[in-house]
Amino acid sequence: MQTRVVMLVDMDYFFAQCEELRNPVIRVKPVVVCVFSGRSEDSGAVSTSNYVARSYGVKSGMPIYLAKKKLENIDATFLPVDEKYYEEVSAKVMSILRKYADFFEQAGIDEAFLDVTQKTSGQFQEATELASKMKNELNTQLKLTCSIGIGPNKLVAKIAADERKPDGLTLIEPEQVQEFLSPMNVSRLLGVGIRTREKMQCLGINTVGELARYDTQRLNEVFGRTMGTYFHRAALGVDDEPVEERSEIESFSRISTLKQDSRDLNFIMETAERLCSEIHDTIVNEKTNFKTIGVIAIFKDLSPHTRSKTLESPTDSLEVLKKNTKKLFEKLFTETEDEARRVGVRVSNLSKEQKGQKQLTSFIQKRSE
Ligand code: TTP
Ligand code: MG
Repeated sequence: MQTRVVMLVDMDYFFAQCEELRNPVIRVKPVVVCVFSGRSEDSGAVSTSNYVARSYGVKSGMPIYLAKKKLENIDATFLPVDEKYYEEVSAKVMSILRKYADFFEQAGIDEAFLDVTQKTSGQFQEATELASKMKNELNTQLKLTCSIGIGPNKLVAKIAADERKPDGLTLIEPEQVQEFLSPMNVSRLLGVGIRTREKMQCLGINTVGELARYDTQRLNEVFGRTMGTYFHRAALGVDDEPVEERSEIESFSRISTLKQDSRDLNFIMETAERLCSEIHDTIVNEKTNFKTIGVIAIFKDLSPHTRSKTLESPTDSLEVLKKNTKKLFEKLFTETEDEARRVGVRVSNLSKEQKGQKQLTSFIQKRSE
């Protein structure tokens, strides 16, 4: 297999940088973006802060009162999160980044993986040039900075991006991976939280290098085969996960055969509504929203016919799903002549982070363990 060239682009202090963008005078001061819980004036947690605030010890996940204490007698700006605005900035960022990739995967509101193997003919030095160009464009077009990690896979690229911030660019070529990862604490690996780290400590494993050398059989016994294998490979810097567009591959769909062949909308909607409800159960379970709705009708001659619609904004509403499914089938049967034998419904363009404060708070809790 050809060596891949993978980048991770992570925007610097993203929410706070967005705030600086629309009000540049605050740039020189500590800027703290907060999720206010509303219970009392200062209850809630810090979402993120600019690097000026960080130099005073402010951190993501910290209680707001503590951040205020760290910034006592200092002219600092505390602002509530405005996720809708950050989403808008994020969309502009992503459309610039996307142009530089052979394969593109948005990994969060402010980060994305880019597979640039073809664009760089597999040359890591060319990837550094490409990354500089990208940084430049983000700077001139949007006045935003980011940190970029380049490596042979997503795992290494991600850790490399964390290495130098803000406005960093870190290249780790395949032959440097071992040396780069070995001295790091195991907590730098994705999936190693506080508890796993403690368990590893008990086994005498502190660094990634120690984890890489540890007996794999024993790792499997302690963490289970799946995690054990993952930890071993991760410690060696091995990761085969492809960079892939998520919204396109992720979808939920149901299809069903009609009791009799038909092109009668009401009759078809009886089945389609059931399919919508089943899909809706799944999306509620997955705590996800969808933006695109698609329908399919397979005709008597087995030819498939599809129609789809993308909404203005993501939703998890069953009513919206049913209404649009009906409109799409109506369109489909107006534009065709035959009877359908099977019908299906699909939702795609899924997103998990569109619901504002509630999810943001749980995100913080998760992130700060
Ligand atoms: P991060 O990229 O982790 O953090 P950041 O962009 O603020 O800072 P860095 O320069 O270190 O990359 O997260 C992206 C956004 O997600 C961040 O701007 C705000 C939000 N977030 C939270 O709401 N809570 C958290 O605990 C973290 C870490 C981030
Ligand atoms: Mg960031």
